[in-house]
Amino acid sequence: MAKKRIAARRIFDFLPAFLLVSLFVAGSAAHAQTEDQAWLRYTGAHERTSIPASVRALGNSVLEQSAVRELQRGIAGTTGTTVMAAANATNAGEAVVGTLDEVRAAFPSLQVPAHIAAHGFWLKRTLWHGHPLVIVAGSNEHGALFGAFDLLRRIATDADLTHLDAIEAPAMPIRWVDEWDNVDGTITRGYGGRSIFFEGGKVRDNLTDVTTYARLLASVGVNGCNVNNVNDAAPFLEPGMIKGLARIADAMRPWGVRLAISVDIASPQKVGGLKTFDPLDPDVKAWWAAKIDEIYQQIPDLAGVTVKADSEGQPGPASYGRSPADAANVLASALAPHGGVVLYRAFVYNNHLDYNDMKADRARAAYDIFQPLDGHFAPNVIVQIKYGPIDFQAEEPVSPLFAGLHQTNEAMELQITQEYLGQQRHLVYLAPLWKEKLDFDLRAEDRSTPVKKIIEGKTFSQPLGGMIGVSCVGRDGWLGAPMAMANLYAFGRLAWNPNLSAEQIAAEWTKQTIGTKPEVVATVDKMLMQSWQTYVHYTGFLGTQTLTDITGSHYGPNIEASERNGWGQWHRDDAKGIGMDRTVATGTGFAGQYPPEVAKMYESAATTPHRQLLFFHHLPWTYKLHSGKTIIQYVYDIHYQGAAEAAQLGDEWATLKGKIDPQLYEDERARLEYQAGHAIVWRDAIVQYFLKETGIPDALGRAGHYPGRLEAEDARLTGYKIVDIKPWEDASGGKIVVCDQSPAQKTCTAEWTYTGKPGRFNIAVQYLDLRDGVAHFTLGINGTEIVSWAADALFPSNLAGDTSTRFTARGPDGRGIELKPGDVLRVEGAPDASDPAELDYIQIERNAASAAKSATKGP
Ligand code: GCV
Repeated sequence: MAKKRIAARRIFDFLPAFLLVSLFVAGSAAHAQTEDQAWLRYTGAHERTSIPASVRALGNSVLEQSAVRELQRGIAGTTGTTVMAAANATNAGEAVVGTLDEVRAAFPSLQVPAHIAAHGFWLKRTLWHGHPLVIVAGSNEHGALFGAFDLLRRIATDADLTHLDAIEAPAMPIRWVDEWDNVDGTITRGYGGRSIFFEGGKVRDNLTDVTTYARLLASVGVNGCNVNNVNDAAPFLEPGMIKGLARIADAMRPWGVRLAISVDIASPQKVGGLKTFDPLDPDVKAWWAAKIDEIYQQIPDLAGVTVKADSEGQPGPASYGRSPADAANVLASALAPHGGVVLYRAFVYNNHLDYNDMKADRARAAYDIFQPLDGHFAPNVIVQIKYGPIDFQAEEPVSPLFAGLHQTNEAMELQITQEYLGQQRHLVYLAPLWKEKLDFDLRAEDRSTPVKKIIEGKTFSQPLGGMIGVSCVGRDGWLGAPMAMANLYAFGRLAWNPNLSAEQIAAEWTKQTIGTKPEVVATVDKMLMQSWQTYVHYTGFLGTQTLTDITGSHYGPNIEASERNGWGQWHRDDAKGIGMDRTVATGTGFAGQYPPEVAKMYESAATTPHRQLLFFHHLPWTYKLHSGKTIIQYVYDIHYQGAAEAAQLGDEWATLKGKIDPQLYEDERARLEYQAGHAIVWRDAIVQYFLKETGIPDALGRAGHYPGRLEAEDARLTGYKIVDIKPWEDASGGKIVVCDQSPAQKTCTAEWTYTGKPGRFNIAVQYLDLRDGVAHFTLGINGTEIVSWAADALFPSNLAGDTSTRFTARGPDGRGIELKPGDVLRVEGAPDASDPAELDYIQIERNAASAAKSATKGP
């Protein structure tokens, strides 16, 4: 039986009010895909005096029409005024949308800026014949549309418009999102439901979501969308599919978002039936030229193509001894006559590395392969470089390749979808991470060369450059989690202007999405800003990268999954030490790929920034950090800190109760509760793993000691049997109990006798919630059932760390459950299908509300 998407069936027997509450603890949230989701809500009472109630397009372009409609809708929504779309000038003040030339023609005596860079705009509030005039003028019609959205953002964030006079232009020309959608409607690394573009091997009939998505993208300045996965792209060049792609392009065009597609470099063979796909073969070149012509006949404004080749099983030019430049340039010459570009991904590496070779290093691959090709790429090729040398890790240094290409266009690729960062089940605002990479000064040629300037094309005077955000939106609320939409928003804003701060973007998003009250903005922004490092604090440390299951789901803890295989995401831990030696002196030499000043910093452990220490150095567990703490003690401390910080996120959110939309409040509350529980799974996995490996105790006595924890394997069991779990660190003590599903066995029970102090406590039940089947659990005390719930979440796999989930009972009034010595606690599990109601432990813990109450009682 397939599980329900919404975990809404927890039954609080004594809390009937909660019966109606939908809990979105896992899986994708089943939000309807509505027009106004995300930040374009246009609600609230904002200043209305500065904005006239009539809007007029000065030209006829589709984009100007879109801008006018958006202004009508946005001004009406945010100010409560009815806004007219006028064909002619009115006598009572108006807002106009047009190009600079159109504005000059319409208002000849106005001082109009002489020039604004491509896709830029001018916003001006002035008086014309005594009436207010608001001008939205683009350097072209795209700029006019972006300007309209910018004006609406200013209104929705309560900016002062009285003296509005602003010029803006995008920092970089390529501002694309990449979707990893497959032709069957699935989305690789997508956590928001099925594809908005494809289903059942073809383009969907209804593309309404695509148009809405394009509108969202345009509102933050995104100008391109690559709609298909970089893997297995050949079917997208079949003639029938090109027709469908043209419909997608049509759906996005009114919002100025151009279609791009991923292509399989072996298409001449796979689709064209040629004997070869050697990029230097004349027939192959001719095939590409003809195929690209065919596409442009149907999609005249195709933005370009993206290529993943010689990577993770995808075919590539290496099969013929050719280079990435050979492959990229063949496509480039086919695209050049049409104005299209090639985004060639530098994510090329050998995933069959030898773990025993201490010089082998996946981090080196992009630079080793692409740097020697600098200057060999055609002018319409852009090398698309992941921000770090490995793969979208929560912590990794910036890729040195950005500084290695001086005669090549470059774009930075980042992930909006949270593949390695909690998959939208964990709150992680990514702008601070991206900002750190964008602002990083690589010191190429011993001068200031921040990454953002390189990808803008400014540092090395390149004509093209940009940012690509792998987005993977789907049909269930786009990214599947309302707060994750801050990342889509932030991507667009940073691609437009990488100098914006993460805080500023968070505040903009919060005001437009959640509320403008200062306490709401302050709380949400604080939560967003702390969330990335909170996630880092419980999932890895000092640059080891996320210690997840790297060969599968990339979600829960699985420390050994990265080791002893060919994928090269190694951290090389053993009883003595941990870390990859990437120094030039004794390691893989990766540190030497950076320009000298940065290379020097990374070469020494003493000068390597703490957060990347083990990315560059193999060090003993007893190595002392600058704080004086040993690495192993840091591991214990930071994971306890991280789990506490995750719980803190929930506490902060709780202060918003009654101040924000109740549905959003409850949705996020449930998510944060889940996150806090999963942070404990992470904490305990990492801490117990390294405690066992090093044998070095935690100076604070926490690791390996869990006061109040009653293990399932120590309970009096009926029907349950004890099993070892893999990986062992994902369950407390490495063991869980599994209900024997022989036909007669409907339920299984685990019982413990409480021996602690009397008082009121929370009782947390740690269980595993497998993908298929909906097991049910009941918690009872002295034979009375107090709460029951369904294990009906959808986690990415059946691995213990992915599915380990916590249900916390807090008593009828939230002040804890009364316990006294001798009470019998009982968990009953009812298996379903292949979910055997697996149980790890129960934890009797302090109830904050009752502790606070007794603290205020006084003597
Ligand atoms: C589309 C990571 C992901 C893959 C992805 C790859 C890439 O390895 O796990 O799913 O493939 O990156 O960026 O090409």
